[in-house]
Amino acid sequence: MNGSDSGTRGNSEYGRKPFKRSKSHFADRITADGRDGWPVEANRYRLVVSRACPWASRALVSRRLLGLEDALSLAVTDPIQDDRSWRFTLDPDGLDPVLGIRFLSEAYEKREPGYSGGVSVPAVVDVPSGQLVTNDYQQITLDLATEWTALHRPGAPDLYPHAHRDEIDEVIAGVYEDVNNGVYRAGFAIGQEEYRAACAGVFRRLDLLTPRLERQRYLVGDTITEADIRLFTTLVRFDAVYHGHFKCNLRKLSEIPTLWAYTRDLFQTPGFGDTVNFDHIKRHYYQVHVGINPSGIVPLGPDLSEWLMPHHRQELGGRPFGDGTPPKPVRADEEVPLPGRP
Ligand SMILES: N[C@@H](CCC(=O)N[C@@H](CS)C(=O)NCC(=O)O)C(=O)O
Repeated sequence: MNGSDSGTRGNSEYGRKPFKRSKSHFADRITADGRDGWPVEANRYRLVVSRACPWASRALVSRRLLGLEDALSLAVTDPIQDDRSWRFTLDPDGLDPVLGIRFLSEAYEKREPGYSGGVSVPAVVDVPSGQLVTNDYQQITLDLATEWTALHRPGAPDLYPHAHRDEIDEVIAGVYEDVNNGVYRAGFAIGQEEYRAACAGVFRRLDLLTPRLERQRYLVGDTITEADIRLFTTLVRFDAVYHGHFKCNLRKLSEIPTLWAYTRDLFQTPGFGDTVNFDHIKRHYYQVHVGINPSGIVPLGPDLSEWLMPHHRQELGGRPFGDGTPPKPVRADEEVPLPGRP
């Protein structure tokens, strides 16, 4: 059992066994009451992400929407892993300036000496001890929304409102199975039928969600919730990588008017698009997965300027942040540079 994504190591491993996502290996939770030994505390933990990774990008969006940037610092890895996995080669001297490590695996090793399993993002690391606390990508955002409330900014939205939890859970379960993970099952399928079922499942689920999004601006209720964050991080990658590289090509996102407008709306909402780096996304998928893209060539398109086109979704009503307010602009040191953005 390990925390690796058998789909993203990218070489001869692909093509041998059907794609199966491993469960997260380190599932301690950082909570208000500190019951796992990790209490919520400002400036204690560091969130390690790759901006290429859809699972890590959920946490990037939540952290922005909730205004946790000053309480939970951010480390961004090189989008290209080597055989030691995620690296801090974007930082001066290749060292994360806060943790003082070159590879995320060093935090896993600190947590569990001799650890030989997979190393995945998102990861939350305890800065004083240098130990990995959690790589549980399904729980991290829920805890940011519900356990880190004492550190939320004034005006932070409620991303997991009690009144809508059952509906959010139902929506995200289907989105996870068919869309978030479905694109990976299609992309790493080793047989025609496995691919066909996964690819068809992606579009079946998108078709199911479309009428809902024709009626209302957001997936659940009339505000942005966890459900929108989870659908967004897959849809924003769709035309750039899933349509071509993962062969989910019955349609492009930009050919599905409702979903395309929905995703552009979120992209243009502070906290969503300003976390996205298309350069990291494309280089990661096309260069790391040499099993399915042996040349490692990264395509030129799609044209990013379309992300900024009007979406008219405000005509459906809805209150993006509920009774709250939008997050403040991105910190200068976290801005996504060109050519990663429109
Ligand atoms: N922790 C989860 C989800 C997170 C995940 O898959 N992250 C990918 C990047 S998108 C990763 O870090 N994979 C390990 C690797 O590529 O070495 C898992 O292991 O399946």
